[in-house]
Amino acid sequence: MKLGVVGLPNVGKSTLFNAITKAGAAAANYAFCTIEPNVGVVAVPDERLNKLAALYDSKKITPTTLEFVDIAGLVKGASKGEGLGNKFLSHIREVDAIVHVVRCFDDENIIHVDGSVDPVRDMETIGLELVFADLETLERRIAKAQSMAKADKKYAEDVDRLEKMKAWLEGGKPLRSMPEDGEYKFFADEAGKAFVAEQFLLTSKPVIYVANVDESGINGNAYTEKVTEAAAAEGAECVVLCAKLEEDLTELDDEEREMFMQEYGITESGLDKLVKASYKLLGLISYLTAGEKETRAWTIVKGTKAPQAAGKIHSDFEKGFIRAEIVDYETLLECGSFTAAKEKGKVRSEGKDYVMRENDVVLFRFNV
Ligand SMILES: Nc1nc2c(ncn2[C@@H]2O[C@H](COP(=O)(O)OP(=O)(O)OP(=O)(O)O)[C@@H](O)[C@H]2O)c(=O)[nH]1
Ligand SMILES: [Mg+2]
Repeated sequence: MKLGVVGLPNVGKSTLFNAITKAGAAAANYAFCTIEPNVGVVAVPDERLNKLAALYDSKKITPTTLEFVDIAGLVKGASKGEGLGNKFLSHIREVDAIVHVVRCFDDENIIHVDGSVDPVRDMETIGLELVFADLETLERRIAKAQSMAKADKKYAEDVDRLEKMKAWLEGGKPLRSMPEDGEYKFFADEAGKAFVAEQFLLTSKPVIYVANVDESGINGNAYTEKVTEAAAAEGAECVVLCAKLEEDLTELDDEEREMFMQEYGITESGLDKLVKASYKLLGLISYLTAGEKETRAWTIVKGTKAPQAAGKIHSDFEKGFIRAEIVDYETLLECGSFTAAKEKGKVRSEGKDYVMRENDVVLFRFNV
């Protein structure tokens, strides 16, 4: 899963991104694929993995990951070619969600492109730029769909839907807040939702706001209150963090980090909060596999059935799926081992229609 980082210039996007990249690089016990310089990978924090690995005496722990894409700051008029940002919008067309960073700290030495610190205004500025960018894309799509509709009537419905999406955007609002009734009724069913998603428009993606504060604002300040309120008004989450502090945190070992966080009165790093919020936003869960060789978490979308979940590990697991032996994580810990859990009748045998759950520790049986 991939998230795109947006925001005005100088709000701390790259600082946050660097923290992410460093945190990812620090989790050195899993192999990274080579990625472009503006794509960072972060491990999804998961307390279950250590406990499970201890139980199995695993040689290796592999957390699941999220990817973040850093782009240059957008300014007013970005969609019309102002600044550098519009060139980079294309880099986030295919992300699954947007992380919108807003500046919530005062610092005379760091220029604000619009002259003052006002996070809610900034949220609107960026929000509108994304709307404009989508409008431009839609206009091209409409023209194309119109010419296709001339040759084949089945495209007429596409034109109609695209026009409705355009009308909504023209009100200055993102597609993710498009209603599902009245003339927007098509958006209520699966096919309609899929149609909108397939357009890869920026404002149809779910969004998380990151209120970037300085050290003194780590537990919130007057700016973050406003951001949280504005985010809540559109049904979005807001994560308060200090990007600079997060970057420092990645350079400490576990013990030092613990002390550091205590000093600031925080129990969870901002990065961990962000990752968890992203997971929730995207409707993701992770199931677990464990053994002597490796204990590992696997990301799936909520509602995924056992064979498709198995396919995340290897396509042969999906093709040759027979059944899944599953024990709940908590139960497994209580029993002390998979064998003990089995003896107590706590290991379930699930078939191809089984919908995976968050705390499933799984052994897939397959045949190729
Ligand atoms: N005081 C303070 N400064 C910060 C904080 N976060 C970032 N900065 C500083 O703000 C400046 C801009 O940060 P960047 O992370 O480069 O901002 P950006 O959003 O990537 O900017 P562009 O790439 O130009 O769009 C840098 O000098 C950072 O050190 C913070 O929490 N507190
Ligand atoms: Mg930057």
